Amino acid sequence: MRFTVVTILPELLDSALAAGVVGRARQAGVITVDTVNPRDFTTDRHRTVDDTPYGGGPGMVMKCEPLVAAIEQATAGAPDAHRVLLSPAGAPLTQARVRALAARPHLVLVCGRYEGIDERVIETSIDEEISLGDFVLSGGELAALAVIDACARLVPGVLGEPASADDESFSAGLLEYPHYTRPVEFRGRGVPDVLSSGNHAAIRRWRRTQSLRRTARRRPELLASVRFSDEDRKLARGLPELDVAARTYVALVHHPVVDRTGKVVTSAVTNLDVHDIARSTNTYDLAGYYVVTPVASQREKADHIAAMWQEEGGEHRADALALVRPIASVADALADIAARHGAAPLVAATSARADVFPGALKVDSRGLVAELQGAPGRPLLLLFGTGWGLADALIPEVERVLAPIEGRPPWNHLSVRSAVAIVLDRLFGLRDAT
Ligand code: 9WO
Repeated sequence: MRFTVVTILPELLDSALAAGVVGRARQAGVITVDTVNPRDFTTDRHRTVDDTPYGGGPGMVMKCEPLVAAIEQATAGAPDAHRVLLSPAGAPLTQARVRALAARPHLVLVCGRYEGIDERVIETSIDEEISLGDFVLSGGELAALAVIDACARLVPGVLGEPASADDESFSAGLLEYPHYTRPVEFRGRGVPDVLSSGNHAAIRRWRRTQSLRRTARRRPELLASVRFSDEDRKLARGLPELDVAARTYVALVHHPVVDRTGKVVTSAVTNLDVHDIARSTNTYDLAGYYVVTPVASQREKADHIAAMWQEEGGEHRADALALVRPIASVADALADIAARHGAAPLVAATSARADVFPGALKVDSRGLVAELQGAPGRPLLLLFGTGWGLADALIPEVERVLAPIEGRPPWNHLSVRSAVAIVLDRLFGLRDAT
């Protein structure tokens, strides 16, 4: 594989490209790295590569002619060259992008300096813009080195023993498990016993569990793209970072709620709400669904609806409707959960309005999940209001209020069933799992 770096500071690259894995790969001839300096394509006495920006503003801009001439030199006689600009405005670099780049025979890595480069360089002479992340460097060179390093280690023959395809798929999308080597004790800290047990299946399970827990804690957005195997589901059981859904309950509150005038009322139980929210609750693997109404005949109605769907609905629908628990009040739901878990639930309200439950802490969905991950065994009760919403003054148990579900316009016409589905997806849904 061939790399050509277009830079006005080639000496910045030298030590990084001479040492370690990349240096050895260059010596072995498995990769080549050359540089082309735009300064060598200037025609004035001062070898000028920058100029003041049109429109004014601070700093200088890299001029078109020397930079484009350098890129053209780098690609001369190389029709397979792929021209990459390192820029914070580029697409974020991922291991998947690294694999795609490493499959190319020739990368031309273009490094800017000063405040930026003339946009017409990008329009005429760049195939792809890549960013290492949302931060600004003084130039693209350190980013180009990172790209070279990440690509080179995927080129056959660069690493001694390539990680097996099995290892790769095993850890795909997760953070690494913790590593240990001798001594067996360091500053009073030992090594987990299982690693010295010789039990390879147990070691594998321990490492997988550590990867899952760390990812859930540190990079939940990564975990949200990982579909669990049956073994993963087993490992996740009872782990505080991974079992929040399994200790979460939904309550659909029919009293106390307000009507459109703000008066406290009791709304009617509906077939659609009982049925659809039960299925949402089941889809995200929650522990239960309370249908809250002080009216005994309305609780019987909820029971009846759940029983009817369990008889007629097929296996999965029956599982879902088995989660339905009609109950007289929010306080009773709390007591029921506390009895089941031996701990009082954290109660989080949801509302279409931002100004309700003034005494509760406002949280977003990631914050709420993170809080429960840090509270092993503590259940979570999510309150959803019917009618015109929860009567906040009458539900003192509420400690958290979730940010409202909002589209761009200032009004909100979601049904409570839709709001439940969206909130559960934000809390527990997978994202583009492959
Ligand atoms: C800077 C910039 C800032 C905000 C939005 C877009 C931007 N593009 C550039 C840019 O292309 N800058 C050039 C390269 C010139 C100034 C220094 N450069 C640079 C590249 N700074 N930081 C990077 C970089 C590259 C890859 N990943 C992270 C940062």
